Amino acid sequence: MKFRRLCWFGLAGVILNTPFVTSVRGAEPFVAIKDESKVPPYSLPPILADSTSSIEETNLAWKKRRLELSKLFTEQVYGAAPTTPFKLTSERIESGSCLNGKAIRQQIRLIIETDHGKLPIDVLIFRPAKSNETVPCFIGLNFNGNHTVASDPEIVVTKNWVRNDKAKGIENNQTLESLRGDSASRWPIELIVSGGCAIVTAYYGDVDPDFDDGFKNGVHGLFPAHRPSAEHKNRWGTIAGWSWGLSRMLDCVQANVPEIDSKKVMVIGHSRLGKAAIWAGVTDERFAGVISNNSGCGGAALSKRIFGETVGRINDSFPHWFCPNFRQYNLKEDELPVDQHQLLALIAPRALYVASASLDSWADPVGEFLATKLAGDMYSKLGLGGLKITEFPKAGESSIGRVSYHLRDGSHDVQAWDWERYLRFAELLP
Ligand code: GTR
Repeated sequence: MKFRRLCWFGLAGVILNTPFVTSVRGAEPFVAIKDESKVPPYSLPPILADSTSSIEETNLAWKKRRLELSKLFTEQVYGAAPTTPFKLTSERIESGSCLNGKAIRQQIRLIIETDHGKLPIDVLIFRPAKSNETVPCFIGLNFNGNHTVASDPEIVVTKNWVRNDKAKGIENNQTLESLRGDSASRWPIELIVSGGCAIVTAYYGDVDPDFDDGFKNGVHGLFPAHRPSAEHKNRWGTIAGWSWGLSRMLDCVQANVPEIDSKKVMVIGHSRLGKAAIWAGVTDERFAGVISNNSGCGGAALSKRIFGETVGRINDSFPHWFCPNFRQYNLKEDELPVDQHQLLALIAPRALYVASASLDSWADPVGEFLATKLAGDMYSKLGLGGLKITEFPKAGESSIGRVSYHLRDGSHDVQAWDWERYLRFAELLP
């Protein structure tokens, strides 16, 4: 699809730009484009190349195309997860009533084991205390440890690596007891359980610590014969590792929490964890819905649209996130055989929600919107509802359906405003 066709979205003027000059982009220190009028022209690969005349024919063609696209994203972007066996066991840590009797909190230690070791992941669950029926559920990883999600003193404090943070007093990569509830604004548990849903989270560093160690620790350590390397450039990076962890959390829910409706589980993530949530949704079709909160580059934002963070920049800053093959597209996004509108379409027929924030230019809200709109067009072709809006919305507007999008007024974050809408999305799950 030529970029010109995207002008319907009210982004007139974008096409009248200076041509894309790779050498200039390569030679200078990276400066993100944050001005629409400076976005170089680009063209996008089609989601479905074949022309079909009926919904039945489209569904048939899509079945084949979906496999092709999934393979391309696996080989060129996120990397393949191992397929060798592993053992999964769970141990009860504790459970109790909380939020003045409104919710039940449960902690389960999930242990993933291979011949090369054991990886414990502490899974924290909050669910409505009173419900006559099984409830829908959100599953998502957290950035700072389960104890930062809520201030309950029973929540186990991780001893794993955490990012140093002077402002929070974190040194030597060890978190602090005093940070209980520190990320609570991102996890409005009372709102979620009052909305009739459960929330399941685990610390992302339990699954795979977020630094470049040559793929030795975390999930990669369980499968040493499957590490990415110069010979194996298509193997899983850390994002694919987090996604794999999200699937194990779903295994844990299915095995241990009958109060959760396993047909109504949505995978959710913010920022880098939004990238992981999308990939989990693509690779694990048990997820009934996927919510990407400000996932940006390598998530919901188009890669070929050069705005904010770029493929070259993300691979330089985070060499462990994607598979080594992805690096060949640094400064050469035009050569990428895929783009993120196709990735989002791979969620179909399941529900998809992409959320941006108006001040989050690094994550390219317009690029996230365009990808969602184009994926929504594929949903429509399949006879499902697409995105209901055609123009980039104003800050504070949302469109909620099988394919949803909103633009929160504000910066890179997850807030109650976002969650209020995710709860409405959950109500619409088929
Ligand atoms: C940034 C990164 C983004 C996004 C963000 C986050 O540094 O460039 O791609 O993932 O971190 O995860 O908060």
